[in-house]
Amino acid sequence: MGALKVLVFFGVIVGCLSAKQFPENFLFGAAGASYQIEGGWDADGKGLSMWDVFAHTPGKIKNNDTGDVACDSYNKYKEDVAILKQLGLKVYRFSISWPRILPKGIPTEINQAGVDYYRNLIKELKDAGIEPLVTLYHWDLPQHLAELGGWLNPRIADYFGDYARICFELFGDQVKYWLPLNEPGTTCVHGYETGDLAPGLPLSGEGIYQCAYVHVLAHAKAWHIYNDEFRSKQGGKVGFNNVCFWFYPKSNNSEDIEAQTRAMEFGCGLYANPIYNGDWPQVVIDRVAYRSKKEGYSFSRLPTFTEEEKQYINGTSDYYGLNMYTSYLVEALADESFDSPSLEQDLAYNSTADPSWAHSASEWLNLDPPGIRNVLNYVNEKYNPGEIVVTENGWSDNGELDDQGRVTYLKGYLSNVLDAIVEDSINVIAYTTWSLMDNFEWNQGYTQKFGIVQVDFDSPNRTRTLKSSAEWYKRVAAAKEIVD
Ligand code: PNW
Repeated sequence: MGALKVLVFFGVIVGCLSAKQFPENFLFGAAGASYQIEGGWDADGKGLSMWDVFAHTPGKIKNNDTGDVACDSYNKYKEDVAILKQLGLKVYRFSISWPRILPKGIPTEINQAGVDYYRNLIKELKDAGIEPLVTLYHWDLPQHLAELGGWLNPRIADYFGDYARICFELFGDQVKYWLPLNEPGTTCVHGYETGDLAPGLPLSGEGIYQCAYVHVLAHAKAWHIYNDEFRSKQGGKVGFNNVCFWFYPKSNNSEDIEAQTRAMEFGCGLYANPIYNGDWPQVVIDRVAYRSKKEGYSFSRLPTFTEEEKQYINGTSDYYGLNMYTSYLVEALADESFDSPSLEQDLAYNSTADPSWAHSASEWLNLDPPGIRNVLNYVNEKYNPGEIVVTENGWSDNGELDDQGRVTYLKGYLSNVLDAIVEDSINVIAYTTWSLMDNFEWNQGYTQKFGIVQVDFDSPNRTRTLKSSAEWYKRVAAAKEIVD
């Protein structure tokens, strides 16, 4: 071997051995949401949210658990920040409780104690060198607005605009990353189609589309307000948050491949396409119109955007906030009946898990790490979002401290995020795992644990203890590479 060949040979070996690195300025962090962690449900002038009301209704939540106290982060936020700092995390995604700031959701009364709480939290984060990434709305709609029709009433978009403006005014000097809404898809399916989450309205085949329509308008309104009134002085970014799971066709036949398209477009596309491309996905428009007609309607159950609305909603996102957890296989189903409208029949597929995938403690969550790389590529190609933040990704178990299942999950998904960055040149700038702490998991109460930090819900102190996954994640954040 000549000297040059030897050099090249060793160069290749070293190149293969040195692990892939996350970009130097990549931000590792963790996430949570107001109703799931804060408690203080009626403290210091906070108004009622629809989740307070839903959780206080017997039979809605496992064990009739509530978020009344949750992790008590309303009182223990300094401890939360200290943990983030100890783990070397650089971004914290949290949400503002709308009724903690505006007890009735309307701008007539601002609750100063609520304002102080979030100003203090943000200051604590900044002092620890942690970037706040703030969700304005993570499902705790003021009950007053829920009674006015909630996400079925298009005027909620105007109320949301007023609330967003107040938050930009109050906190925008300190906050550079905003997400107006969390997962409109989950609210619209579970709140207004099946009814197993608040506000609990099983309006099959209809509620979901009206809810999607109002969410899109509300998101766009918040973006425009920021763009017109705050961007030049505050210089932050307002992203669109959406959950996108990955769907594989169960076979290569054209029916199953079409079912895959429907799954992606009714799931991810229904909410993202209006924001990035100015209208619903064509597949959804055609499918709901077809079925509505057969069902005897003179109009489509999917609301139509006016030309003015299309202009208004198009391009209203500065980065994509992706929530991603799981994958499914889909198999097409034939249209059977037209006697009762439903999302299920609009979708016309069966979804299952591949038998080789491990299953989390949550029924819907499977381990398929390449799914996240597929979704990142899908989102990047379809929406060209510029920057992407993975705003949620995580695993549920029964709360064990040595949570090797979560370590396996995070290792697999983060490796695929890294491949998407390095191999596919996708601009993922940050990752906030769901979740920092075990918390109130909606209608599952405290039975599903997603935290990298354990919370003892039996102790009045709500004692926090690091799990194995937190120790592992700390090393990843420090090394900026996937470690064992
Ligand atoms: C997200 N599903 O919700 C939410 O943004 C979080 O508040 C929540 O804690 C987290 O994921 C874990 O569940 C989802 O049934 C809830 O497919 C349910 C589903 C998806 C997302």
